[in-house]
Amino acid sequence: MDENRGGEKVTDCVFCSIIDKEIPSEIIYEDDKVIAFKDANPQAPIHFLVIPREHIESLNSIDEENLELIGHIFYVIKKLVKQMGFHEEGYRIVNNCGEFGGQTVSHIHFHVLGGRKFSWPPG
Ligand code: DGP
Repeated sequence: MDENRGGEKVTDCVFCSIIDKEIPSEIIYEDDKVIAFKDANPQAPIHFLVIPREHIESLNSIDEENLELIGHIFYVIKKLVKQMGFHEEGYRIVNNCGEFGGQTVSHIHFHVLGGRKFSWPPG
């Protein structure tokens, strides 16, 4: 059980299981608030997810208590893309929220995609 979770583990949540290392994943960064790991179904040469240890379902569930956490997530993303060397060429951050937004895992996560040029609008 993750001691930094900051909330209850949700037993049927695949990302909570990744946090607890019950499901293997390629973790590229972790601290007391967040972890980042490679997406199992990459949509770009670089594709990883950044998630809070605390189980928060989606952007719809955040409140004022989570503002620092959300800021921290974006700061971690900025540091990782710089360390990985693709910050200057550009990249995309995606948050899918809810069914129409394309969210399939109900534990808030931010996709970080890089290594190719992206188009707009998204599908
Ligand atoms: P979304 O559609 O925004 O909810 O994205 C969920 C992403 O999570 C999707 O790109 C695939 C990824 N994913 C789902 N299950 C696993 C898993 O067990 N391991 C890893 N590494 N990624 C997963």
